[in-house]
Amino acid sequence: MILQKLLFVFYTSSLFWKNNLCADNRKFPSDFKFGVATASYQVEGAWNADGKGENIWDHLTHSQPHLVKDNSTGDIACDAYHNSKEDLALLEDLGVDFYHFSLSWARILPTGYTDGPVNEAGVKYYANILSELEKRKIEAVITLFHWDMPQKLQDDFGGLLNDTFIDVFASYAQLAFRLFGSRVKYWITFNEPFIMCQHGFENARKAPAITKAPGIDLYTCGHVVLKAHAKTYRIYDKLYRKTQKGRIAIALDTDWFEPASADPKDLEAAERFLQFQFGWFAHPLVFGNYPQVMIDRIEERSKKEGFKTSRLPEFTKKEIDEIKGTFDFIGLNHYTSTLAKWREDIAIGKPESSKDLSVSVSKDSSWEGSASSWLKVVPWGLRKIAKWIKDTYKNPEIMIAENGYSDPGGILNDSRRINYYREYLSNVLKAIYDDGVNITAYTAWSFMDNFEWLEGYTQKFGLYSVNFSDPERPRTPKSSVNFYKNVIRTRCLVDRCL
Ligand code: GBH
Repeated sequence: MILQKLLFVFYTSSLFWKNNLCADNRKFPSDFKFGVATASYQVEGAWNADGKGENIWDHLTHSQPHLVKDNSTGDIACDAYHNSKEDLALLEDLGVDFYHFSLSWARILPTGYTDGPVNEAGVKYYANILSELEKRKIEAVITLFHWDMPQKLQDDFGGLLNDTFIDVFASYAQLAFRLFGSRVKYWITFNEPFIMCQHGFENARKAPAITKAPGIDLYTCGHVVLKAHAKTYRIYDKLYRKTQKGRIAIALDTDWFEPASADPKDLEAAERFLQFQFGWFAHPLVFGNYPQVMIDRIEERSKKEGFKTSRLPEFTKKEIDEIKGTFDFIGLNHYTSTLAKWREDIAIGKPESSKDLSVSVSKDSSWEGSASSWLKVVPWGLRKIAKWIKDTYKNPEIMIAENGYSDPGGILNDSRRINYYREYLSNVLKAIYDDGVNITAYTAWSFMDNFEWLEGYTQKFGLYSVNFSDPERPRTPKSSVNFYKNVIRTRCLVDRCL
């Protein structure tokens, strides 16, 4: 009897060992890359220094301060514009393989147009970062556009809602390739077009916060973004790839959508959400057009609402050929998971994108929370979304371009963040080794605490804490710095890897 019990304990603990610990004993591939990320408006500050032009976030935070939770702005933020020397030293100390940051378009081109003035101070700022990164053997991953549109482009032609944007963006991108491309191996055209379009033009959670035409403008925005992305990719391909030898992609955000039950309808609801969020952009890039479920549902509702054509714009045959295949890898920004439940179609009335989608969402009450209501800790969701992308889009190379955890700040011993990173990274290992997903890089969001959009400074994602009440904006490492440093150095999540 005792022997049996002992054997049983031995057997179950060995299973535990096998299923859990051993998985984490595996080393990340030797060419796997680790980095940290920031975005220009969230960290740079210096909003009107040295000739920088106004952008839509300067405009929004100045003209409608009540929209931001603590009435704050990114005017100074982490003052990264004046602190690059110190920040580069921190990056070197962390030992990252790459630094993922974005260019402030209006800092380089104050009006947004290449036929307007080029702001030499802005160019110098980025050129200096790039050469200093190079000295330290840290690669640069540059996002061309992380939501901070030059205000003049918004005023002149409505920014992302106008096809004029396509050429204007492509010229700006071309200038960036010319100025910086010899030192940049990874380019990302747009950060999270889903959020940019949905929040910018449907629910006013991001600049320009225009909500004149729900159910219409966001799809126009997505259409313009896809064409601008494709044009930029083609230019890089034709004129710069051979000499600069870089690679170019877009960064798409999505939760993992877990069916709320085993009911096939909930499975369909989860899949539909993935198609409406990730597929909206990934499907055109891989297959040339929007997901069929988006085309069908939006067209059907549009017709019933009395529109002559679908609110989802159509690509011409030429555009499809131009867009298809315009990615060298896929940038995945992933933070959390959501439960998806079937919802009966809502009666026809005013157009709204959530009615096109028609899925009920919730969070499982057992999931650990964070300082952000939307961000629950669901590490296995990363493995599932990675596998879904592999299976749905012909096994593309994936760079995890953002992943991270928020707390209210002031916590230097950030054990919950360490837990988050450890568990999510453990699922990256499982995705790579057990599911054969081609994930080649991982980016922690964020390098340092920063301006969290409409949440202001109330939610902190940084590995380094920033003292926002000190004019010097000193940075202090949290415990997660040590954790991440070790992961990068050892390529391993536990004390010793196999
Ligand atoms: C990233 O997006 C952004 O790229 C980055 O700039 C940002 O700092 C980071 O998230 C942390 O938030 O409560 O309705 O406003 C990640 C995807 C999608 C997460 C929108 C936050 C807000 C939901 N984001 N979501 S809402």
